[in-house]
Amino acid sequence: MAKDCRQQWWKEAKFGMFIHWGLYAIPAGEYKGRQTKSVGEWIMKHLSIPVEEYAEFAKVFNPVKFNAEEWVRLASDAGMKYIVITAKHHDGFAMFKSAADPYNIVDATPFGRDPMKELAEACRKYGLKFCFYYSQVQDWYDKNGCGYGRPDEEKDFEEYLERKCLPQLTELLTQYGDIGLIWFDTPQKCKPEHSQRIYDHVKSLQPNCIVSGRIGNQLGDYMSTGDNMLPLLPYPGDWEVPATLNDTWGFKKSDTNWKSPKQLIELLVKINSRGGNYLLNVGPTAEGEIPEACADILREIGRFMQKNGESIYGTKAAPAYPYDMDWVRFTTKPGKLYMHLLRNVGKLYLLIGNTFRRAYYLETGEPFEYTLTAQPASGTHRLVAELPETLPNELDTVVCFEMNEEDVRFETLDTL
Ligand code: H79
Repeated sequence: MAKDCRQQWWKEAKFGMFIHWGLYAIPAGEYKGRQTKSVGEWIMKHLSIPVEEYAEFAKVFNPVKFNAEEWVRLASDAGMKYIVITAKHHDGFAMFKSAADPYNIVDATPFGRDPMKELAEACRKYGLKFCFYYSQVQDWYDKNGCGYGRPDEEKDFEEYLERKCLPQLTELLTQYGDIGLIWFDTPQKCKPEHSQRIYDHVKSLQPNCIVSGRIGNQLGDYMSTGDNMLPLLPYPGDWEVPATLNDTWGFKKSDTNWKSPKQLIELLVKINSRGGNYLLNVGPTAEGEIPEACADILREIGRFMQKNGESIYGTKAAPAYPYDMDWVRFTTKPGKLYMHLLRNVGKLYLLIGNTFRRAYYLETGEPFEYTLTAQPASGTHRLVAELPETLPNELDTVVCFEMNEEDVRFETLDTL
């Protein structure tokens, strides 16, 4: 069933920053000489670190280089419109001040500050929506949490819900002003009545707060694809792809396998052209910094967004066309068709159902050269274009067509 999150800001945003930050940034993929082959935030499980040992990280967690404004400015410079940060991941450690559970950044670390307060303020200042990730079922620290080391049959999830999960959600939804959305995760063991209670709880505190697809049991306000999964077909309704910039969510010092700005822009455009939002992750260090290499990549994306944002924000999926043509994608707005040229194929044609007033390179305003021939049999027009040898932007050259009708119709295209 098509989901409708009912929040215009989210439908228009198209691009957000995911932040995975927690105690796992301290071992950063390595513990007692052993490397985890898996993602950084799973180190406790994958290297079987006992709970008491893992909790020792809290005593030395002191991210003195943390600067909320710098993070938010980076997201804003990259053209991201919302930030989703791990308030509590599966390790059970709360990255915010929590009266419900002392295992939190203010009460259990030498840092003693609440980074969420500072981030909430910075987001308000820069006009980004502030959102939380919250692991509602898995909690490896809590005796009644999923994944804690004892048989699930002995656990009382109701008790966990009442004592930790719901009270912490109350804190998140009352201590930091308006929250854009709560990003739940891994609902596999969440019974329908539990998903429903959590959902109702969020809405009772902030009716406009969106609940992500991973609340489970089909209750979310929008659909979340699998981690790093790009769907091949446009889904109806609202949906989002959560994805990594390298191969981990939580910081891992060995992982410098960053995707290039070009790859990331292509992913953004591919997701947007099928109607989705792209939630791109960064994993800050235990000192509180977003790795510089990663920040540089985001700033380069930002330079593209500055000039071409019109073809991203507020756009909708284009009519279906052959997706195996990797060199082109389309986004639309009423009366506008944006053609994203990801590679220079030399010559292209497009069968287009509407007529248009004007076609130009979005970045430079220069006219886009083409010839148009009416195809009376099909009622379409055949557009043929010889592309110049150098396109204005090798990351993605956007051509804007100003259509004579609101609805954009085109049928097929190919290189000649
Ligand atoms: O927060 C990030 C992941 O930690 C979380 N979702 C994203 C956004 C996530 N938790 N569980 N899963 C995703 C699915 C579990 C996959 C597993 Fe594994 C396969 C668990 C163990 C093997 C993923 C891959 C985690 C470790 C290796």
